[in-house]
Amino acid sequence: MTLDLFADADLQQPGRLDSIGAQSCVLRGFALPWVERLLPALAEVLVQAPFRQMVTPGGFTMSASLSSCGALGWTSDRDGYRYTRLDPQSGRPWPAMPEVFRQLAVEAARTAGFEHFVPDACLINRYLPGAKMSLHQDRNERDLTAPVVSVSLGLPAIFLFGGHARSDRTQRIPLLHGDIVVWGGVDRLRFHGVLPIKDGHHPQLGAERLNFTLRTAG
Ligand code: MD3
Ligand code: FE
Repeated sequence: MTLDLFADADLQQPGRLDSIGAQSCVLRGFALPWVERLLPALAEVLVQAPFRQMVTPGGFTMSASLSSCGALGWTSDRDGYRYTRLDPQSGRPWPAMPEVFRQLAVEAARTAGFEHFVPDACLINRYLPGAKMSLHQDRNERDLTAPVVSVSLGLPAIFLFGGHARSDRTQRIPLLHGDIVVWGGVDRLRFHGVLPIKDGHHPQLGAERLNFTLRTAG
């Protein structure tokens, strides 16, 4: 029993690198020293491109709200999923990617073994309690050899990490405020999702979870 408790506490230790696949890992607490600079940059992005709920090609409204920054932003509607240069809601280019987002992602990618990461898109997901993300693959990016870097802030989540077929069994990986996950190479097309977020309160973010995913899309 004592050993199990230790294992749990250990899992959340900042600075720890947990391998979750052949070419994927969680960098525990990697973003913590950056949060103070990430949040104001995020607020500026959201003034220009507020969170909105999108509809899937199948006609379902996603429970997470989304925004984007960078040269390309991600959109879903009845016609499908795609990256666009303009925010369809404003008709203007997506807000520029804040330098602090780019720097953090490049440092995380390098720490995970991916040199020369050049993100051109950052998708920002907001989950209120109860919101989830169903199992899916991310395959709209042109260069699938580039990794994806994801930064989790606020309420904890349980990330589902599956295989290359939708029906493959999934591992459940807890993601906490400040954790970064890097996926690449052979793991890049694995199915993944997020279980419904539990109600709670985070001291800095309140009752929400934010996830930024930085990608090379174009
Ligand atoms: C694994 N977001 O935005 S982060 C997504 O927590 C997405 O908001 C989830 O899935 C979230 O597409 C999970 C992770 C993520 C993003 C891209 C991946 C995991 C990935 C691409 C390939 C493999
Ligand atoms: Fe995804």
